[in-house]
Amino acid sequence: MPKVIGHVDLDYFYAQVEEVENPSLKGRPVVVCVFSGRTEDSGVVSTANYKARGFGVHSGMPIVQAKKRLKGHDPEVIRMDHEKYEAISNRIMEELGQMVDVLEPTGIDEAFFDITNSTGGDYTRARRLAESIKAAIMKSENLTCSIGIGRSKVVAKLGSDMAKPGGITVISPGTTKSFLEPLDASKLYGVGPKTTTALEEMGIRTIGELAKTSPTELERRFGRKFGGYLLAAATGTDADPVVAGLEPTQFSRIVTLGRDTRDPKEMTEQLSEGVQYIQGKLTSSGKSFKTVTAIGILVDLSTKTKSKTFETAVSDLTLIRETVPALFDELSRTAGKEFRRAGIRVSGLEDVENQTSLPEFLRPAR
Ligand code: DCP
Ligand code: CA
Ligand code: CA
Repeated sequence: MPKVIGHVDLDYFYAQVEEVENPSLKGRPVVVCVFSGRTEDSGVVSTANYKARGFGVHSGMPIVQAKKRLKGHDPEVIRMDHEKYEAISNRIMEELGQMVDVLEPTGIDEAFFDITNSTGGDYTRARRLAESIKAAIMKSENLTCSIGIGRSKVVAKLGSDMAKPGGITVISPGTTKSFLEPLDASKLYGVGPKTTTALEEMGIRTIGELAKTSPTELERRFGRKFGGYLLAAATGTDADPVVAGLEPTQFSRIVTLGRDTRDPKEMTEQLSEGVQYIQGKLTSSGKSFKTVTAIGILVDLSTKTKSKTFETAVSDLTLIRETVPALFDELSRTAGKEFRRAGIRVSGLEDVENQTSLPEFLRPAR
């Protein structure tokens, strides 16, 4: 039975969430930003809707530059709210997990899935299942996504990229070769700018050209593992399985304080071990974080939080230690009551080495 693997990726995720929440934004350029706080407009674009992308705005661009490009086009510039997007992501992953045989989330807005068993290897049934997945996400969260279906992860991912925005691409085993051949090799999962340049130096531009290259030549240039992967990817024969398991989206630690207090210093001190616990979790999972949150549970048992989001993901213990006291300081000033428990959470987790988690064998051999 041929394998049936899918990749689902939400369209312009953060910006689309904002549009759903505020329908009057539809049709206007929407930019979701991380403000660093140094000056009013310092920071970068987290993502933009397709209208804004039409003016050349994209993820990672300085806010100042994005505003320039959108001047006179009635743009909406929104502060990113990571916790909101994460909660929606968690609900969607939960729902998807019930519709497929195996679900492997690989980021806040994307996942691989295996539907070989439930479709019996039938690609017509696979398309229908992809359509019901799209419909389910639309029904529950009002969000559009793109889906690719193919015989391997690499093919499925290419399919979802190509389907963007809002489409489904089904690449049956019989059409895989003709689908892959004309595409640029740079489109392959795991092939970044460095690999692209190296391939160009070898005279390889398309996936078809890559597929015809001798294994020894590729291994000599890229090592046995990555060279082997490139060839498998180019022929749609990469065999990495879809592995179940929810990626952790946050790590947190909450402690009951020695006594009820409003003193930020006392709270920070008693969370010292908590910080170490979180650091251990980050190290063992190979994750960095974008947001750190101070949590206070007051004597009336209400919960108050204060967060700071960094422009780029960090994994540094000293950064947590530096940020947390200020957050508790602010919390205690605004809470108006004493604290019974205090906690820290890091969220917006990303792989330290790559933005999306690549299979182990993709990483260069050491
Ligand atoms: N993101 C970010 N910083 C980046 C890239 C992405 O904060 N440099 C965030 C915002 C995105 C989300 O991650 O909404 C998902 O990233 P994608 O790369 O999937 O991009 P989008 O979903 O925004 O757009 P697309 O429709 O191209 O998938
Ligand atoms: Ca996306
Ligand atoms: Ca994505």
